[in-house]
Amino acid sequence: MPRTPRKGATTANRTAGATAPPVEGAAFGDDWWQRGVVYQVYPRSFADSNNDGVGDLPGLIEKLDYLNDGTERSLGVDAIWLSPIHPSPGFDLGYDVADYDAIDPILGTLDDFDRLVAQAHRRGIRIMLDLVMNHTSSAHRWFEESRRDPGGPFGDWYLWRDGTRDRFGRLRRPNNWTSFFGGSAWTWDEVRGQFYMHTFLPEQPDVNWRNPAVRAAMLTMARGWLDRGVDGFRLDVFNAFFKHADLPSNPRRYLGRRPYDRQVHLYDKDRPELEDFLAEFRALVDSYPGRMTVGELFSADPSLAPRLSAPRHLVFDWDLISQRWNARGFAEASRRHEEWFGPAGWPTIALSNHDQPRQASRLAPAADPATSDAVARAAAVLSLTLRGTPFLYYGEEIGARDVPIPWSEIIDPPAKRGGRLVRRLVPWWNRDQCRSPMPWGDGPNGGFSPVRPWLRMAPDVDRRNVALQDRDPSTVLATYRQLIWLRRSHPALQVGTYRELGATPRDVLAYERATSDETIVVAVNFGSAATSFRVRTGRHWSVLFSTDERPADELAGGDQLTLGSREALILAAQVRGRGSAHEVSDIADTD
Ligand code: TEU
Repeated sequence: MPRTPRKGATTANRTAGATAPPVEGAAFGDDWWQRGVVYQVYPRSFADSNNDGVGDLPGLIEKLDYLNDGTERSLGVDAIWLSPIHPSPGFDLGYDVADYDAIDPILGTLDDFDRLVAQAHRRGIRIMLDLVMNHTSSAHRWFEESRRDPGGPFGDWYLWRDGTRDRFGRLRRPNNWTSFFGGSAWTWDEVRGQFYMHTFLPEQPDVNWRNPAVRAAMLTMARGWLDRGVDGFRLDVFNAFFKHADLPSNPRRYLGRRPYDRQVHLYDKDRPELEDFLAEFRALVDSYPGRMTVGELFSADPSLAPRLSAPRHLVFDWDLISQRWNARGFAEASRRHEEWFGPAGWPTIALSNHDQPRQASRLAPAADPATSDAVARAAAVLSLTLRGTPFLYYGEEIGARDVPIPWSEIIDPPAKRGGRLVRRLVPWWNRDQCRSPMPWGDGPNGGFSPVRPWLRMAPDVDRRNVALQDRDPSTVLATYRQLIWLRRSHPALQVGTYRELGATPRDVLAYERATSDETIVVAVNFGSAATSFRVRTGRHWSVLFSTDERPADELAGGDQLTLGSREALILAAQVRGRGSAHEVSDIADTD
C-alpha cells in the first residue's frame, strides 16, 4: 500500500537537494490576486541587513529566495504586502506617513525599493504597498503648510473646525467624535487656532477627502508607485476616508468597552461618497494590467465587505480573524462568507495581521509548544484551503506566538497612552506582541541582528526559528511549504466552489472545494481526541496531505474516516469520469 511519508516528509524529500528544479508554471498571471497567496511583511521586523536592530529592504531582498525561489524548498508565496515603508516619525510605526513618495531611511532607499521590485518580479513575487490615505503624519509637509497658512494652497487639506463655546464661554470641541486610539478625535492646534480631526493619534490628522486637490494628490502618488512597478495596494482604513460634510455628532450607545465603541459611527465613516472614490481609484489601478487592491474595512460590520469588493479589489472583513478554535465558529464564519459574498464574490482569508494576536496564541492560548504547533498546522490548512485569497502574516509559518512585552518596553502608541490606570480603564491589546522580529536561526537574537533589536525577540528563539524548522519535515514551516505548493497545483483549492459537508462530529469541519474537473475534501478535527465518522462511500480517494501520518489511499473502498487529534486532512477524489463530484458530496453523510 502506498503511504504518504511522515508529516511533511514529501516536501522534504523532494526538495532536499540544492538542485531541485523550478516548478513549471509556478507563477500565476494576472489572476494572482485570486489564485495566489499573499505574505505580509512588517518591514522593521523581517530581516536586518545593516545590523542596526531594525529590519530593512535589503534584508528583505536577501530573504526573497526563502519566500519563493520557484522550488518547493521555499515557502512559495506569490506576493508580499509591505506594511508602510515611507518616512514616518513613527508615532504609529509607519502608519503616520510624512512623505508618500519616499522610503523611510531606516528601511532603505528608493534604489533598494527598485531592486526589491525587480528581484521579486524575477521570482514571480508581486509587491504590494500599504497606502495610508485616511490620514498623514502631523509632520507631513501638507499638514505643516495647512496649519501655518489657512488661506494657502493646503489650508483645506485637513478637517479643521472652530470650536464652539458653552454657556460659560468655555471652548468646546466641534462634535463628540472619539479617536479609535482613545480620547477625543479633535485636537486644538495653537498655530492655526483651530481644532483638527484625527481618527487615530493626534499625530495622525485625517485629510479632507472632499477636497479635489487632496484626491488628485493621492491619485498622483498612487500612479507614481504603479509606474515604479508596484503590483497592488492595501488601503488602510479605506472606509473612514469620507466623513459627513457637516460633521454632526454621532449618536451614543451604551454598550462597548472603549469610548470609541460607545458611539454609533454614523458620520465619521462608511459614507456613501466612498464608492465614487473607489470607482476612480480602481479605474486607475485597473489601467495597469495585473494590479489589485485590498481595502481594510475598519471597525465596521463585516457584511459590508462584499458590497465594497470587486474583481481584483478585495476587502478584509474581520470575521475569521476573531474566531476561537472550534469547528462551529469556523464553519459559521465560512458560511457567512458564502452568504455575504455569494458564489461570484471573492473573500479574503486572514487569520492574523500586525494588529491582531498571533494565530497560535489566539487559537491555542496557554498551550504547550506541541499543542500550539498542532493547532498552527491545522490552522494553516484552513487558511490555505478555505475559499478566498489567503493573507499570511510573517512568522505564522513557523508557528510564532505573541511575545509578552514588559510595560517599560511597550512601543505601540495606543497601548502606551495614558499610563497604567487609563490602560486598565481603556483596554488596548498591545500590538507589539505580534510584531516581534523574525528569528532566522543561530546567532544572537535568533539570528535577526547582532545588536539589540528594536523590539523584544520571542523568548523561545533558540527552539523556534526558521533554520531549525527548515531541517525538520514535521514542523509548521514544512506544513506551510507543502500546503502552498499543493495549492498551486490544485485549481479546486484556489478557485473551486465551497460547500460545507454535513453530519460530521461536533469537533470536525469538513468541506468540499470543487471545479468541474476536480473535487477536494478538507476535514479538520479541532478536538484533541481522535474522532471517526462513517462515510457513505466506497469511492477512490487519495490523501493529498495530512498533518498526521497516513496511507495515501486509505479510503479506497473504506467507509470509516478517523481523524487524529487536531488532524487536518486533504483528500482528492480520484477522477473516474463525471459524477465524482456528486459522489464526494456524500463523504460526510452518516447513514
Ligand atoms: O488599522 C485600523 C485599526 O485600527 C484596526 O485594524 C485595529 O487595529 C484593530 O481593529 C484592533 O483591534 C490600521 C492599521 O492596520 C494599524 O496598524 C494602524 O494603527 C491604523 O490603521 C492607523 O493607521
